[in-house]
Amino acid sequence: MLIKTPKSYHLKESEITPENVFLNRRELLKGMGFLGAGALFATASANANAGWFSKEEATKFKTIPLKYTADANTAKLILTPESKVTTHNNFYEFGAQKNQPAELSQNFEVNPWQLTISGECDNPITLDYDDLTSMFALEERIYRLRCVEAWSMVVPWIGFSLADLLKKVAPNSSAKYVVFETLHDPKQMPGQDDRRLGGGIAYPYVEGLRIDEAMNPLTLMSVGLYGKTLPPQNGAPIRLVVPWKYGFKSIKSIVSIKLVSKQPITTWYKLAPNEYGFYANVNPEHDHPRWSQASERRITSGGLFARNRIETLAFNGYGEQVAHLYKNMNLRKYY
Ligand SMILES: Nc1nc2c(c(=O)[nH]1)N[C@H]1C(S)=C(S)[C@@H](COP(=O)(O)O)O[C@H]1N2
Ligand SMILES: [Mo]
Repeated sequence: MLIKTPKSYHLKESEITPENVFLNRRELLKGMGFLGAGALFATASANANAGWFSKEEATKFKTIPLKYTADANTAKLILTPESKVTTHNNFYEFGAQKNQPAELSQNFEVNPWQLTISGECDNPITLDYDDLTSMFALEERIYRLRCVEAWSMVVPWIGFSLADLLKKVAPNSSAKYVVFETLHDPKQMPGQDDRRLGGGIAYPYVEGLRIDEAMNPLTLMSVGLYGKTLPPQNGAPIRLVVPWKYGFKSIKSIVSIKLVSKQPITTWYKLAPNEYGFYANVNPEHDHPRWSQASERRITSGGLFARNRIETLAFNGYGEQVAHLYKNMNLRKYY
C-alpha cells in the first residue's frame, strides 16, 4: 500500500464542502493521468469539463493554462468553486462591492508588467511578465482564505514561495520588514480616484510583513488559480497569499516589493489602526470591533447564503507552521 505523508499545509478531507466538487476534481486529476504521476499540466479545456466550471464565471479576460506540480493529496480536497472564487472578491481598486471587481477589471492590462524587488538587499531585480511564471517552478497550494469580514474560501492557488524570490535579491542585515505595493493606475483601476467606488481607502494599496513571516515557506506569491493564470479580479498577474492572516494582508497586482528596516504603515492600518492591526493573524479570540471572529461562513457550491458556519481556527489552522513566529508576543496587543 502506498502511504503518502501529507504536507502539513494541506487541508484534511474532513473539512470539506460539496461532494460533486470533490468528485469532479478527482476525475479531472485521474483523467490527466495525475493520480500516481508526478506532475500535472492542467489545461483550460480539462477544467471546463469539470462540473463546477460554470457560466457565471467572468470570461472576457483570457487566462492561460499554467504548468505546475501538485501533490496527489490535493486531489482529496473540496474547493470553493471557481465560479465563486472569481466573482466574490475584495479588490477595492475595481469597486468595493463583491461583484464589482469581476465586472470592472476585465480589460485590465497585465502584460507588460514590472515587479521591482529592491531596498535593503545586495541584488535588486525587476521582473517582467514572463519572468513571473518562468523564474520558479510553480506548485499548487490549496489554502484556506479567511477574510476579516468572517467569510472564507478554499482556493487552489498556483505560485512559488516568497522566500525563493527574496533569496534571489539577497536581503542584508537591515532588512527587517517587507513592504508590498499594488499598481497605481487610476485609468485602469477606477476605484483609485473615485472615492465612493474605491471604498475611501488610500491608494496605492500597501501591505507588509515582518521578514521572518515573509520567509516562512507557507507565504506564497501566487500567479494562478484553478490551473490557469490569475484573473484580474483575483490580483493578476501576481499577488501575495498569506494563509494564516486575514485576507487584506494578501495584496493583489503587486508592482513593488521593498526590504526595509522599519515596520511600514499599511493601508488598512492607516485607515483604522484599532480595527486592522499590522499582524492581522487570524484569531478567534480577538474580535474585530464590527465582526466577531469566533466563526466564519465557508463559501461553497451551496450558494453564498448557504448555511456553512464553521468555527474559526487560530492562525486559520496553520498554527503548527507559524505559531513559533509569535512565541513571545502578546497577540491581543499585536493583533
Ligand atoms: N490591492 C488590493 N489587494 C487586496 C484587496 C484590495 O482591495 N486591494 N483586498 C484584500 C482582501 S480584504 C481580501 S479578503 C482578499 C480577497 O482576495 P480574493 O478576491 O482573491 O478572494 O484580497 C486582499 N487583497
Ligand atoms: Mo478581506
